[in-house]
Amino acid sequence: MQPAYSCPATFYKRFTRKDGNQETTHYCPGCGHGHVHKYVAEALADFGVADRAILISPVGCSVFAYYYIDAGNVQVAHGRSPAVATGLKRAHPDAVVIGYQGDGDLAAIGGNEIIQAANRGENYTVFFINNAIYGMTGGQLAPTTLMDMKTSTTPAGRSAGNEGFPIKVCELLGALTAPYYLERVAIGTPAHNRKTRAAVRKALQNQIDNKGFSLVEVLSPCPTGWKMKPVDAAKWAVETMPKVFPLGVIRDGHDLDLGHPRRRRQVALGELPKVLGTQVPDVCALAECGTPIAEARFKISGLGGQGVLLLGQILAQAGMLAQRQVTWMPSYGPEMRGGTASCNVIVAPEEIGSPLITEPTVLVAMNGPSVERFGKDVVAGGTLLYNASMVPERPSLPGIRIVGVAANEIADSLGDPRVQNMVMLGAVLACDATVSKDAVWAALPQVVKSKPELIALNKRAIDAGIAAVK
Ligand SMILES: Cc1ncc(C[n+]2csc(CCOP(=O)(O)OP(=O)(O)O)c2C)c(N)n1
Ligand code: SF4
Repeated sequence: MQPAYSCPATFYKRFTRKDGNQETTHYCPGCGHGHVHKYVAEALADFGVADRAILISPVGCSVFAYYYIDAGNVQVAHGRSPAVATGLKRAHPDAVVIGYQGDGDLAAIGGNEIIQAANRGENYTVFFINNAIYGMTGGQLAPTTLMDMKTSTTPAGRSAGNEGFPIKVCELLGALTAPYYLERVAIGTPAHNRKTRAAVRKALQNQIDNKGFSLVEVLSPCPTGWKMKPVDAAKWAVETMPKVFPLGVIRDGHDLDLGHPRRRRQVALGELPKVLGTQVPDVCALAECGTPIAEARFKISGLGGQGVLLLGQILAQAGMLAQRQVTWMPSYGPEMRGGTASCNVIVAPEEIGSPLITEPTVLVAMNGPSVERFGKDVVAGGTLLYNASMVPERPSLPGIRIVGVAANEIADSLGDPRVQNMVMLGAVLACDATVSKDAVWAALPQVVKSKPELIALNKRAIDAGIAAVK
């Protein structure tokens, strides 16, 4: 005879996070999460796909989902599951990608992300646990909180004027064209639980069959957040909640061909320039002189409109053409002109851990505030290149090389004030041999992509910057 309950092979037998009684779970008695975990684990085992399944654990009470289900796991920031799922699925179309999200995670902070992923019909599976509340943080209002329901942030009950109406996620997504399967089920009685189990299996099977985006919304008891006994909470989940969130299938299939990406050829790092069409002869000056190239960290800072980001882009592109590892990370305010802007460029012989730069080896300061802000961070023995047109007094900073270049005046003398950034780029080339002039010459048309006469002007400005330092 079949046992009434058997533990799925993909369900860990012990909750190893606990030191003591590992036979238990971190969920409160009567919580719905455990049921759904079990159905997911069981389906993965039955379908034989656990080895290629990736479960995305959310922020919320189910943050430890990876302690229960023996599959690949990724832990994501609050609400970001759909973006991560998209990346995972597109990079690994054969993986079975599962987003597991609470109502705070999916409908509040991640509300837009799920709409966009559903609208693209991403071929992955979402289990959306709607317990009408933020369970983990102590029972605050969620987008799905029922009208008049008391929560820790709505002690007088949810009101339309203050908090709006409960968001019906399935119906909302049902207004989109691309989703393949949307169903709302509940946890609370054996009959409801069986339907939930069936929906979980169907949603996973859809993905395995490459059908498209499937989401199962589960009305799920939260006895702790609702301040109810488990038995009452189960009843409330299957009797009261469905009055607002009707159970049933909202969408079951379509015959659209969304052309879901198939597995792409994996490209080895060394092959990248060829595949991207950026291969040019090795133009790194240091490669020629045989000196092993050290990691160079360029920080370029100034006002929006001074061409700070473009300067960094050309450096980064030149580094790439010289077959170096490169990162380029801009940082700027919302203003198109006049706000502060900076960018970080790292050029290195080996893989770069982080694109952030705390201690630049070269700081290009296009204005006074940039010297003030970043000058003290330049690494001992590093270089500060400042725009002497904007910084009248030579900065005084010990232990570093300081070079002033009147970039604005030089640019004006060349007939175009906009090329002040190119003048400073020339100064960088004169002071730091990491990126060669040949590499910059090759990078220019790829980045600037403008008329030949402008490229020529940029080259004249770079040469003028080199001359200004020498
Ligand atoms: C960026 C960010 N904002 C806020 C939080 C705090 N926080 C943790 S869990 C949570 C709500 C989770 O609620 P829900 O998604 O409904 O899951 P449940 O706990 O009910 O299962 C919030 C707001 C956080 N961790 N990160
Ligand atoms: S607070 Fe609610 S959702 Fe969280 S574990 Fe407890 S019952 Fe489950």
